[in-house]
Amino acid sequence: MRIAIVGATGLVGQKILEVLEERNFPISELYPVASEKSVGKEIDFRGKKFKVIAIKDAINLKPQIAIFSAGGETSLKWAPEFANVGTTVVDNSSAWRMDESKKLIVPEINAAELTGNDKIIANPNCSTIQLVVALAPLHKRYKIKRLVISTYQSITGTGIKAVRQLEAERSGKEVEKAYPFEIDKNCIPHCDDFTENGYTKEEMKLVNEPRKILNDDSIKITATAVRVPVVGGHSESVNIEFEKDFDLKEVRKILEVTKGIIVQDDIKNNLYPMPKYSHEKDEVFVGRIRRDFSNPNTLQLWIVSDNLRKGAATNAVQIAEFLKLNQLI
Ligand code: 2RA
Repeated sequence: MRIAIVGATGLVGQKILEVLEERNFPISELYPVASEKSVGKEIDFRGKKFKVIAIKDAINLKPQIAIFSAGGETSLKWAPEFANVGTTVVDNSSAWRMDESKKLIVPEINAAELTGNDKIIANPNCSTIQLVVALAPLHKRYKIKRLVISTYQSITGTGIKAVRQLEAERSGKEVEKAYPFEIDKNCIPHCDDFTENGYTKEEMKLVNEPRKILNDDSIKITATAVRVPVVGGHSESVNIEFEKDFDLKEVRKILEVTKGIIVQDDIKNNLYPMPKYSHEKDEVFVGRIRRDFSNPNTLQLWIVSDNLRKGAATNAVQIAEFLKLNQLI
């Protein structure tokens, strides 16, 4: 398989390469792509050195698949160029997610929707992926009426500059800052830009993307997305009002048997998901499973997952694996 990784030198791009290697994805030719200033840089993959190339050169090499993690502008401009030469694009940016002609895919939930005609496939936002992996089986059984989501998002979601600022704050070094205030010992209620309605783009992704993936626009959703100084993954407190009542034991059983989920829920032994322990793992960890006694048919969950892996790289590679397995590329 000839594969291009667009954004190969970024945090997610590096994680995509790591996951491709770990999962032994069949690659005959690897084309690492990054900005002009990175062309010629070398990246390591499977014990070999590969030179970063310009995006136009990668297009001319006609890869069968291109996994993008290079921001919305690059995706909007270049994904169609790849598609025009027959490449299938899996895009991690928000550029195509809500485009009606594009599919928004979490393989465990809706990969079956994919066909060979899908040449630009959107990878959902990290905080969406872990949410819907946990909620999809419950929605199928009890039908979700309303979600109230609070997230506690890893600093890695902001990018390498913010990670370096946090490290520098802790070591007393001076670096170029991603935030004009301290990140450490702080909680920042601001992930991505603010929109006209007072919500951030990150919060609106949590409002819009689950409805598309679960194929149900009736679900009412509100969200608050907060940045916290951890690196292991995103955490989410989710209040779920269902149309139907539920049995708590059945909820737990449904989660326990769902592919990609690990239930960690034994409060007597302090067992609950924490980003410190989800780091570098691909599963979605669910705990603090309890009924919300303040409202009928309402469940409270705590959901944690590594945002760079299942939240981005692993989900994208799983889409590529599905495409290959089903001969769609
Ligand atoms: C964030 N979800 O965490 C986004 C991904 N960059 O900010």
